[in-house]
Amino acid sequence: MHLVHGVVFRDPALIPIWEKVLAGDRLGFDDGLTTLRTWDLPALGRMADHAARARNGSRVQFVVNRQINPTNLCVLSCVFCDFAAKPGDAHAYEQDMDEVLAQVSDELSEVHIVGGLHPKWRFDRYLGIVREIRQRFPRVQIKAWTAVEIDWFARIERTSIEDILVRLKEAGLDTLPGGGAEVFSDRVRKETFKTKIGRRRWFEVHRTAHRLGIMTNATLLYGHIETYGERVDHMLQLRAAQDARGPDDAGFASFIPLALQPGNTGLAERQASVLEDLRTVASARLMLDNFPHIKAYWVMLGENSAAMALNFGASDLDGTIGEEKIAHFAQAKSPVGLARERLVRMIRDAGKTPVERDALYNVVQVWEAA
Ligand code: V47
Repeated sequence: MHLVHGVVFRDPALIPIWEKVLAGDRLGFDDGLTTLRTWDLPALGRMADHAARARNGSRVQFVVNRQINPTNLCVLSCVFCDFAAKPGDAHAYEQDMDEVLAQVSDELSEVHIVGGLHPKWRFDRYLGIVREIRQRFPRVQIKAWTAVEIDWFARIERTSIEDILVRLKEAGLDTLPGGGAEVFSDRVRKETFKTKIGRRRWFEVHRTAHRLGIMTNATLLYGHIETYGERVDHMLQLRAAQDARGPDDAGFASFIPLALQPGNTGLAERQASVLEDLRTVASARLMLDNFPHIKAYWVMLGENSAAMALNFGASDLDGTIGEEKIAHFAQAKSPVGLARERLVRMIRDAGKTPVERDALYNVVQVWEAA
């Protein structure tokens, strides 16, 4: 056991990393591997929490939001996706405009819209969803369509990514979600998402968005066939892209490690363990020194892992998502209020200060810490 600047280490391999963190030196590929391999979770957590506090103090954010998925029909066949459907499938669905609008309310700060690459829908239909929501709910911010969809729109419209993003922005789009990145590895892509855009196009979409002043997020899908080296490499590519943005560009606001939900994908027997989740979140906080936030997406991590992740470097929980639907069924008087309270409690339980934010990371309300 070694006590080094306030942290007790059982795994001595972490000590040089702690020294780099304290000196403000960047971590490299091998450091990333060490953080993903270590069994010394308490020391790793202390290091990642130190990095999170250096950026965000004791604050952990969340947003009052709702996810809208207008269709699950999709021309792609990604091995890890249990959501997508083909025409004729029993679980295939598409929502019309009224059904989409019925899911929005003025109580929300953000709507998060993603869906499938519908074989028949034209770009105008997707654009119309953004425009209608903006017109009817001017105060609700819109986070919509991943890089995969933006690329698809450009192809079906035979135009550039820039043109698509400009038109979406004019219609009311505020920010882009980080999905579709999966793992920036040609090997993993070949085996699990062969027909989907690869890293070059994904980065092109995000770079173009940043140049147009549109902030975006980035994800990593882990817990399947990817190696630790591929996870670290994924983070290093994101760090380099964030470094390379121009002085007037928007950038990446948060990084979201997504734990694969094995379902019927056949890609993993069970979901990644809580240790794996915490190592991935902590590693991301330490490696991605130029990302404002690491998000613990509780919907996929589960509430227990997400709650623990708040002391392993995460400073954002994403949002209330569909929690208020559950509260509605329970006939709560204020379903949004209840969903909000639950996240506030989770953050306080972790000894952090709850901060409600909007989609553009402006502060809506700060609560007292526990
Ligand atoms: O790109 C697909 C992933 C992503 C599975 O930007 C799966 O704020 C787990 O991007 N198990 C979509 N994950 C979700 C997403 C997201 C979520 C929350 C916040 C934000 C944000 C973005 O979900 C896809 C894919 O990587 N995914 N199938 C699965 N079986």
